[in-house]
Amino acid sequence: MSASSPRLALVTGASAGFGRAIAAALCRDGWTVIGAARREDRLRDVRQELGASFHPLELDVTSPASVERAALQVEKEFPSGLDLLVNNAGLALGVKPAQQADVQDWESMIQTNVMGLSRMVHRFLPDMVARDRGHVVNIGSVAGNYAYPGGNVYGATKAFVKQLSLGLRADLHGTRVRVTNIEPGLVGGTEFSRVRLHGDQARAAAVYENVEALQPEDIAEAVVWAANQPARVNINIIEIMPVAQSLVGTRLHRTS
Ligand code: NDP
Ligand code: 8X3
Repeated sequence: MSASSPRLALVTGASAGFGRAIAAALCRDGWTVIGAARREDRLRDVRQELGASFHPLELDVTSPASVERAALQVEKEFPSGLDLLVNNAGLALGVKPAQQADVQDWESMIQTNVMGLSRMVHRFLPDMVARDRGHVVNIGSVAGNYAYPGGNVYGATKAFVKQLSLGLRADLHGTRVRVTNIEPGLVGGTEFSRVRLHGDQARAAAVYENVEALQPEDIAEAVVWAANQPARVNINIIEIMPVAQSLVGTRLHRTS
């Protein structure tokens, strides 16, 4: 690849929310972007918006066969290899306390946020190491750092993402492959809460009522910034919250 070739990124979850904004920001910055997700019609819309530097790719990160199929397609169409893998596909399901939660929701979150992300790393990292070039950006969450009621397994999956990111840094010691974990707080303008609340649009809208939440573009900017650092720089972690969100610490339950 010549020095002037556009850099190549694969962004998972590019059909909506952060992924779509990340793909747009990277395309604007001159990258070629492979945007992956399950909903191909949505990816086609993104292609319409972003043009020829955006390449839709059908992918279900929970399916080993789908990941393998997608990886073979990427290798065939883009033999120069990935410069950037953004593991953004993910979801929260449910806000009930653990003692009332639906175990199927837990299973889906673990399959997507833990196994799906790990599977993508497992499939694409060896090639990055072989080329001694690349950057894995994982989308974690403040929910992996701070517990809140109803966060239970979702927060645990994001704590996994953080620890995996740090573990990858340890394993990649001595290579030029970089790893970053981006940990957003409350971000509006995505499908996240509607998915979490199983399609209840009114409750989802209430999450952002009278709060100036972050926007997907804020997260996209963090990804582009981390990816554009000089090769000697590894941004380990970026935690980013809206000004309107802050930390409260522990609480006490008093007997009456
Ligand atoms: P959205 O629901 O808007 O987007 C999620 C994206 O993930 C969609 O493009 C969806 O596409 C894709 N996706 C979901 N499951 C799969 C799968 N099995 N295989 C491939 N793609 C999948 O959510 P956000 O943009 O808000 O969230 C993106 C990431 O950011 C998630 O990891 C989330 O946990 C995290 N996050 C979100 C925050 C927020 O407040 N919004 C804050 C902190 C972190 P499709 O359905 O077409 O497959
Ligand atoms: C999403 C942020 O605070 O809703 O990861 O869990 S939060």
